[in-house]
Amino acid sequence: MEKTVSGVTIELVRGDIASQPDIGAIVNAANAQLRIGGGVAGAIHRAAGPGLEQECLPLAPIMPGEAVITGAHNLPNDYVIHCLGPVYGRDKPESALLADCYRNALGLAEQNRIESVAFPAISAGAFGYPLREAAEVAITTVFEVSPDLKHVKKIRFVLFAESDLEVFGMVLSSKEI
Ligand code: AR6
Repeated sequence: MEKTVSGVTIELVRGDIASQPDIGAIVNAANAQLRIGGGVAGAIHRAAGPGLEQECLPLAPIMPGEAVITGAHNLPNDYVIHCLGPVYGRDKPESALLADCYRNALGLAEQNRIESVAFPAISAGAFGYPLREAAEVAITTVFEVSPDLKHVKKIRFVLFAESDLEVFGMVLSSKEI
């Protein structure tokens, strides 16, 4: 499923964030120390190889809502943008911090003239953010930012589970362009 907002195509796919070879920058649902970890971070670091963690270490720690950019090492992309999402129930206000992740990641993409960015459902795994609420924040923020994007022309959400793809699909179809 896809929708175009102010010339930016927003796509939803089911898949693995570490296997998006046609995308300029993939986004990592990182931990504060920018270390390997599980979930998205584990998949990205395993595919990138140990050079990614070496590049990350001097940039850590990061705060909830913050984003930093590195090279992609052995991944098929040009960059990895690492975001620390809020831990649901701990880092508040959750929705503002989660929106900051998407906004700051897209800001870094613009600064680096990146044309396409793929996001996972940040915070919706180990950090416990309810998927439906996380999808609302993700899609609303991308709609808000899209008119200001000059370089980014494609934003892809990569969802791991079919049921997560359906929830993102419902939220995306409910939004007015
Ligand atoms: N590709 C796309 N989506 C994935 C993948 C993948 N390879 N693997 C998991 N997901 P999470 P968080 C989905 O836990 O909640 C890590 O250990 C997953 O089903 O990766 O921000 C870090 O080190 C869920 O919907 O990120 C941090 O400590 C979503 O991606 C912490 O977890 C996010 O799940 C970050 O937690």
